[in-house]
Amino acid sequence: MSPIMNSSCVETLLQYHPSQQQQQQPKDENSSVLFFDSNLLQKQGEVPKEFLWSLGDMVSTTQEELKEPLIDLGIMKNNDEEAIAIAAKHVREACLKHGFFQVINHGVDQNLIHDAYNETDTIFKLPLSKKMTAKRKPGGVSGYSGAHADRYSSKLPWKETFSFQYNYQNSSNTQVIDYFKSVLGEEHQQTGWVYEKYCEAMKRLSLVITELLAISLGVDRLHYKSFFEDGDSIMRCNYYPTCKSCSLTLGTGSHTDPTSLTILHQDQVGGLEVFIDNKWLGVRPRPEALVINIGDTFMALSNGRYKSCMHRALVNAERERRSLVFFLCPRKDKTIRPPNNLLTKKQPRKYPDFTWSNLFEFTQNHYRTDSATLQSFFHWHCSSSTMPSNF
Ligand SMILES: O=C(O)CCC(=O)C(=O)O
Repeated sequence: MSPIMNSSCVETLLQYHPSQQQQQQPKDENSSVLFFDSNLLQKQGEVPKEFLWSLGDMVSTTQEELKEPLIDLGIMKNNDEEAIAIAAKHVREACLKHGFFQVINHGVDQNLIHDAYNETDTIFKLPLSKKMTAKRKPGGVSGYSGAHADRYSSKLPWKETFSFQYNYQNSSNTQVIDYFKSVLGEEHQQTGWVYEKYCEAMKRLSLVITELLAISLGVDRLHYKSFFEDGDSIMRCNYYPTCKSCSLTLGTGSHTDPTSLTILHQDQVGGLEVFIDNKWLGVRPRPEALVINIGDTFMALSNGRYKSCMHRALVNAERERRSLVFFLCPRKDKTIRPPNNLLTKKQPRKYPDFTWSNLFEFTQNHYRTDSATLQSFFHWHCSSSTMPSNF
């Protein structure tokens, strides 16, 4: 995050076209672009107005923690039927209520997680001019973004992100390595290699979790696994600099994930919160665990049974924070439709057919994700007339 300029004055940290004051609408891609420098910004006592959130957004945490189940995934490897049935029951209860649980014994090497954080540090410590060579393109998902200031003018998140796409083909994939080399240069081959391995591990794990979700929903165990096998997933590294007035801003604003399933590792600082029963509850950082949550697309695939729950990330005055997030997504052109045995007289079809490509396009170009993304998407999609008349 940084202006391409050298001043310590808050006013000069931000440059934008004064006519842009939209709250939720993405910026027009021809409008002037705002850059900011986290190094300079985190030294300021004052939070620039572009980073201020409303009182409603800032409703404070209750200091209570979410009591999400901690699922031992070793049972899936051992195929322990009895233990799987118990785990599926816990997953079902959590997903019917809020869609969050954590997994341990997930099979992802702790050294790989450690290396992925090291590479995150490497990326975000690069000079701004270098990070800008990998700047996310309008409408795209891959690349560097400072506070999403290229997309929005207000309620900016106090963070930098680096995202890229991942679609597993085989174990000799080099797509992530190639991506890093192409945007940051040959010297970033190692970073690409670590994330290639990390994404491979995430994809493998996500398919195991889809089996558990299928069992918990009472559908064919392999139903979702085969649906997601050839998917186009997204990986995002989040870096939240310290903020002296952290009660005035957010690292990630409240939203539900439009994607299908999220696998998140957070460092030990804490700050991830989930909105349940009108309260913000903290998700305890557990170094050995991964946080799983249901996204909007999986909510649709479960015919609305499993919840895609609103969450956000706070920033910290003393400690910078990092998180690694893998978003499982289907192949772009696949139709999102729940399995037949989730459609009953009592629970008829809740959402019309759509493709991940349609929803993705909506969130990239037309809508800033919040708690109403899916409903707004159907509205928009119906009015833009391409929605199939299957509902
Ligand atoms: O960093 C976190 O804990 C949450 C990140 C998140 O929700 C996101 O990147 O969509």
